[in-house]
Amino acid sequence: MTKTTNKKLLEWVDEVSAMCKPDEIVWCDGSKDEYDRLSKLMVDSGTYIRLNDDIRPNSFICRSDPADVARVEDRTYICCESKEDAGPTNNWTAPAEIKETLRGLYDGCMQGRTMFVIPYSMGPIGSPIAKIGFEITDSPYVVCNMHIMARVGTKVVEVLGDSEDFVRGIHSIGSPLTGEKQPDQPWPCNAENKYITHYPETREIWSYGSGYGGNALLGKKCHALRIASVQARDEGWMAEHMLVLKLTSPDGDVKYVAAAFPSACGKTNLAMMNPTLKGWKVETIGDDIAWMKFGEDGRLYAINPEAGFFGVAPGTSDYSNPNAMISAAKNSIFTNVALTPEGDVWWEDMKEDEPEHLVDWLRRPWAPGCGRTAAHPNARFTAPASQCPVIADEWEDPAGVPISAILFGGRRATTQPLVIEAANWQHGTFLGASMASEKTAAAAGGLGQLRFDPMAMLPFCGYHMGDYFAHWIKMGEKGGDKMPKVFYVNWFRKNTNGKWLWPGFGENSRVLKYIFERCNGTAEAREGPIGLMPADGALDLSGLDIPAEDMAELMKVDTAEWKAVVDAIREHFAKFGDKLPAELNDELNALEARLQNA
Ligand code: SAT
Ligand code: MN
Repeated sequence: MTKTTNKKLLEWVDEVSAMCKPDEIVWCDGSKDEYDRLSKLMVDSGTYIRLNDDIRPNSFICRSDPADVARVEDRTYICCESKEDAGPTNNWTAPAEIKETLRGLYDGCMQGRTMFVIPYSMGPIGSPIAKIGFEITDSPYVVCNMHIMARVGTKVVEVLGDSEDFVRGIHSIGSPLTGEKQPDQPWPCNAENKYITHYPETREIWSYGSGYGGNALLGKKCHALRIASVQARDEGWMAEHMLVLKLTSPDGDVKYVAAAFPSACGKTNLAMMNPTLKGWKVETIGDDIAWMKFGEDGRLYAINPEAGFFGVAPGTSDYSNPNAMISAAKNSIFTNVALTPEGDVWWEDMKEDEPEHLVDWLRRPWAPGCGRTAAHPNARFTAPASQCPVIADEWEDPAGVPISAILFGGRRATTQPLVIEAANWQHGTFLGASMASEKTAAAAGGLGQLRFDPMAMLPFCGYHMGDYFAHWIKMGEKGGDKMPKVFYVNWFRKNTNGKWLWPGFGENSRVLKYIFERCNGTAEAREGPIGLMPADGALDLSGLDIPAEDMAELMKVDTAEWKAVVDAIREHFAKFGDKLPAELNDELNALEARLQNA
């Protein structure tokens, strides 16, 4: 039992337990013993299967309910006092009103279950940049995932002491075990009644009904992005949906790069890639979230608040991301992947040969050609960042790392060239604000649909996005010429036959090299209507066998197509009304004028 005299904390835990009525309360200590005990409990109850220890030591597979497989954006709310503050891109309900509904649902919702109190730190425990949160949950699966994804345990409670500065998260799967004969489910949840609600003003998160990923692991998107983005605005820093990588040139020069892509667009792959360009090295600081603050030298420094990777499994392989494969080689949790007869995991494109039979994520026999995918497209591995073979030495440095470049990107089969560069921070903010991407399986619904996803923060910004853009502009005014350079990349462009034009993965190191050299002032760029483009020969294509016409197609800026983009951006910007910073309208008008003259 964790000892604390923190009155506010104890009162809150009492209040929640009085409402949820669990059979028992457990304060999580974060120990290996606790992890092992809960893992065994889930094996015994049928939630987990232990994988073959000779193949994948100390690892587990878990299959969820088909009704609970991804973030549910239409059930996600920002509940601030004024609707205006949530803005046009968030669902909103007044805090008092939605809390009343939720109190009704929470009433007795943990009967027959254990209520866990998870103390966690986003960022290294005790560091001045770290933030403390508590997640109360009735899901042992959540506890085990939080053990990997955040720093969890007694030490956090000690560091907090009597301070009231912590985020309060309540999570319930919404599936009480009432009658004596009621059997538990392998994946209990409340499919019909999901709520993922955030109260930025009181730093609270109330989540109900889902046990999956960002809906349930409250330290991640709920705290480190939605709540933290509001704190960042108030305190003059940035909480962003960005990977952070360390790039070392053959001469041993180092630059740090942050990159914002929507969920399931290859952030994990980019963050730990093996460059194909000789002598270049990529190492990982983080793969999903960056908190960035000004250092004493006036530059932006980033830390990774997380401690693990919650990566998309399908498509991850020794070819696409060998370092993720090694990260998840042991001590990992696999959710909604398939199970092999040998007791290992499998998913689409994991290996070249398809197994002859599997048990798929629906627990059904599976064979090639059966018409179903073996893994759910949003199947995930949860793996400790410390197991990544290319984790950078400084990944836990509380001072963070100075960012030289910020990349924006998404999935675009058309229109968007391989790489462009912003003329300055304001133009870079415009590129981020007008980012669009085809929807992936990370969120429920609308697969493949093109949508604007500014800075990859559409589902994660805890306040009015017009104010968020203004915050970006303000940060630029503060940082001046010390701000990172901004680029927009697209690995996903296709030709008219639907074939990828760019090989991606390790070959993306060619783009990273170009960006490194732009930051160094050694690569040439030329002006184009939508931004700076690599001058002839500036992009190192040595040893790559891409036909010249494909390269031209990959870099093409089609003026007519872009005029239509301008119209679409205008419509997108109109949503933000008078909260849209004038600077962004100026950028849009300037883009339109450049296209007219092109
Ligand atoms: O489910 S998560 O939000 O953690 C993953 C993602 O969508 O990026
Ligand atoms: Mn993400």
